[in-house]
Amino acid sequence: MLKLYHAPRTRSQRVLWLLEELELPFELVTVPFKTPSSDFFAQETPLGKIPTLEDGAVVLCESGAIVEYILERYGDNRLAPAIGAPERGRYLQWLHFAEGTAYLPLGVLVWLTRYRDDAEKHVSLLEDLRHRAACGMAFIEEHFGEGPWLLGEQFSAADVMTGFTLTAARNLGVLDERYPALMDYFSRIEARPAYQRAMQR
Ligand SMILES: N[C@@H](CCC(=O)N[C@@H](CS)C(=O)NCC(=O)O)C(=O)O
Repeated sequence: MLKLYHAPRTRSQRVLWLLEELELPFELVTVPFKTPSSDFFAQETPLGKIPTLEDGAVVLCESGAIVEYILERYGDNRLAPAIGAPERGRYLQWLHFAEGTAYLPLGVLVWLTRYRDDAEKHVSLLEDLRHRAACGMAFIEEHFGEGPWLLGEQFSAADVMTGFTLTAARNLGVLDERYPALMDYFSRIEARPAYQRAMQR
C-alpha cells in the first residue's frame, strides 16, 4: 500500500489532497516538522524530506514527481490530460510553475522570516522576494483563463500543486484582493470535499 509521510502545513498537503481526490487507499504517517537549521534532509522520513512517498521499493521525495507518479500508476486517466494531448502542455506548465517558479520566492521568504533570526539584515532581499512572489501571483491571475480551474472545466493535478502554493502565499500576505480571480479560485479550492478531508487529516 502507498505510504505517505506527512506534516501539516508542508508540501505533503499536495499529495494528501491528491490521494483524497483519487480516493485511493494509503497509509498516512504524520511526522513532526523539525525546524530546519543547518541540518537538511533531516526530517523523520526515509529520505529526510516532506513529503516522502513509499510504494514498495519506490521512494520519492519531490511533490511534483510524486503527483505525476501516482497519476501515471494509479490515476486511471483521472486528473490529467493524456500524454501527447495538446492540453497536456498547459497542464505540465502549471504543474511545474506551482513549485518551480511561484513557490520559489515564497519558500525563501519562509526560510528568512521563520527559520532564521537575522531577517532585519536582509530588508532589500525580503522586498525583492515579496515583489517576485507578487509577480508569480500576477502571472497566474493574468493567464488563468475562464476557469473555474487552471485547465478550464477540467479540475486537474495542476490545481492540486497550485493550491498549496496559494495557501502559502495567502499565509505570507502575498495573495490578497489585488488578485480577484485567484481569490475566487482559492475559494473554489477550499470548497472541494477532498481538499477539506485532506486538511482535516
Ligand atoms: N521541492 C520539494 C521541496 C520539499 C521540501 O523542501 N519540503 C520541506 C517541507 S515543505 C522540507 O522537507 N523541509 C525540511 C528540510 O528542508 O530539511 C517538493 O516540492 O517536495
